[in-house]
Amino acid sequence: MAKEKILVTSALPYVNGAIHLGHLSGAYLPGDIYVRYKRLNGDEIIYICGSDEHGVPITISADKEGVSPKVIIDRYHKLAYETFKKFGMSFDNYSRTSLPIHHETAKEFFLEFYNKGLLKEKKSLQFYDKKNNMYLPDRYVEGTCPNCGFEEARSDECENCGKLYYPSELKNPKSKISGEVPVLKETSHWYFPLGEFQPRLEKYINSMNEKYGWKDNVMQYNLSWFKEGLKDRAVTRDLDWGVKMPIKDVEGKVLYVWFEAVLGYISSTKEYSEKTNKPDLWKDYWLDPKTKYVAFIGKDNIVFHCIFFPAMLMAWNDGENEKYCLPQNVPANEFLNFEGKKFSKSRNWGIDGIDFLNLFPADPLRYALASNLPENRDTDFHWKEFQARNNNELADILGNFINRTFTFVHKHFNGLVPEQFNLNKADKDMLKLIASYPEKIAGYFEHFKLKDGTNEIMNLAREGNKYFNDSEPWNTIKTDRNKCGTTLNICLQAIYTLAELFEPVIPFSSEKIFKMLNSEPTSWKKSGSENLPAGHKLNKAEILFPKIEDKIIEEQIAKLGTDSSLEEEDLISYDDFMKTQLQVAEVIEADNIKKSKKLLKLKVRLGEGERQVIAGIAESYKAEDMVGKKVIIVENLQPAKLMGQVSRGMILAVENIDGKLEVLTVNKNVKNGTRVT
Ligand code: B3M
Ligand code: ZN
Repeated sequence: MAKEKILVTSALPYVNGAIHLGHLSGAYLPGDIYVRYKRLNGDEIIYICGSDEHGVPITISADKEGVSPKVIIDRYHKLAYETFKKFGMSFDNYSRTSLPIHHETAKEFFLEFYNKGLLKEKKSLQFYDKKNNMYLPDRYVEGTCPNCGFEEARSDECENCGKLYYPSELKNPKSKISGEVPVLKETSHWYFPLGEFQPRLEKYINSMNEKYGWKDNVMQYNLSWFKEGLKDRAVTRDLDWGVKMPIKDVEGKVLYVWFEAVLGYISSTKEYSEKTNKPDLWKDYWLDPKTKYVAFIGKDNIVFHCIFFPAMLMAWNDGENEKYCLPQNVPANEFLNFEGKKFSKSRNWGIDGIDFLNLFPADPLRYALASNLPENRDTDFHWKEFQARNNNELADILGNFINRTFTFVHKHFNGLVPEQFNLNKADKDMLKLIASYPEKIAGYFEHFKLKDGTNEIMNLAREGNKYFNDSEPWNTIKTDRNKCGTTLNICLQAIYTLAELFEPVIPFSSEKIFKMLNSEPTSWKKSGSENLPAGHKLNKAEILFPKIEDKIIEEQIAKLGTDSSLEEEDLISYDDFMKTQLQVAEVIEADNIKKSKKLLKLKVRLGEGERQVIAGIAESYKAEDMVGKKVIIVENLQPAKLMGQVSRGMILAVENIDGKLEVLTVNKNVKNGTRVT
């Protein structure tokens, strides 16, 4: 494949608190795996990130502690930097949005739009806290979502259903500062005409999806936004903390954090240019239409990266200006939960990255997270699973394969790579398998299937152990030394391949393995060739993955907030539950949907009528296998449109340990339409 020029960004974290495992598995580890893979592949690549230091999350943290926002950002920027370093993030640059270079970049964009007459000044009603004499930013107001009834919705956006609305539409508003009911007061803001960009945005996203295959979850979010219709978005806020509005006579207003934060990717690249004394470097990436720009984020940031940011870049590119490249792919992840529940600092549920990394090395964590990434749906971190991934996979499969091979070679072959003689079928098959791996894993990584790719690399170590066992070097060393040497040679070639393919996932261990092999990585493509010549001297082996004892894990589990502290907030009432109508439905027709690998179109029969349901199960079931099954559907779900098809209801399914979905079914003797109670 031709070499690519790639610009990769990971979401700029708000530095209002510590980075936790959920953040790491959402936008950071995936970006890092992808970038490391691409570097080994020989692509020209730059990896950009930085701290998002403005916005209300920061001012809320500052208010809570009674300190200035600057104290908060300095503290948590440093912590984020350390966490990422310990975790092995290989950013080329990690910047901060409080730097002058960022403020200038953001102001430049704002002024360009303002001077062009693109921004419209509009008066609107904004929540105002009379007790504290201040306008309340979105997150300082809490109320009930007008769309889904979620009770902790913000003033203009619901975290639960993702809907954006006007503050006047929020029900039961309450100021988070004073606890009082805020009043709506007039203020004036500048609006970006996002709605006008909708046709171009749809065209852009559809063409990117066609060419580069965007993830289904990302497309679904985008489609729902388009369906709703894009509205103008205010790009200023009544706040002191942030990028000041670059217009005379406007006081007490800053640029909306999302307007400037996405531009932080550009300013961070500019900063990198300055630092490295290559003034044009940032232009080489951002202003070259050949650049492949990939933005790694969590699902709550999709609209800003797929819609808002591209619209801003389009608006800029419309002028006589130099042209910025738009994201070519936005492989957003769903969320990682912790032991079945959302991470929550206040309820002591979860663990911060830095605390974790002070207890354990980075690689077991990277591996455990990578093999369970929330790529298609939310996943869970469990302490016991972490222990099992380390002990049963890294130590018992990968570590063991490496260790037994090294022990043998040092003991019987003086630490030199033995020669190969007369390959038998098993030897040839193993070499073929090794040779096939780089391309196989590239197939996963190219398409952001980092979880499957990771799990597949471990399969090569499994095959290595099997080959070792079947070849019985402990016998052949006594009966046929050449045969034994051949086996070990091939095992060492496999270890080399594993060290390279695993580099993106467990870089610290990969480095150690290469040191043990007394060698270095080659290009990704060549990593499946026989890279260690006979006679090559190996270094001493070291223990790569010490086992983690039960006691250590149990201590961590014991530290978590007690369940009762969680219950009150998390439990729903009986009435809430009864709102969900679960019914038995029989699948009477099932078809694939063109262009979708994930979705099946089902016709189901309920008590009375029939209806169409679109289910994301095509990777686990063939269409014909679904016909005749009696499944459970959520009967009273609002209709949704998926890939142009209307879905009325949702089918219940669970994920099994192989990552496949299993649809919940009942026996034939249950009538269609029976309510599940
Ligand atoms: N700071 C949100 C977050 O940390 C936001 C991302 C900005 S990306 C430009 O989730
Ligand atoms: Zn909602």
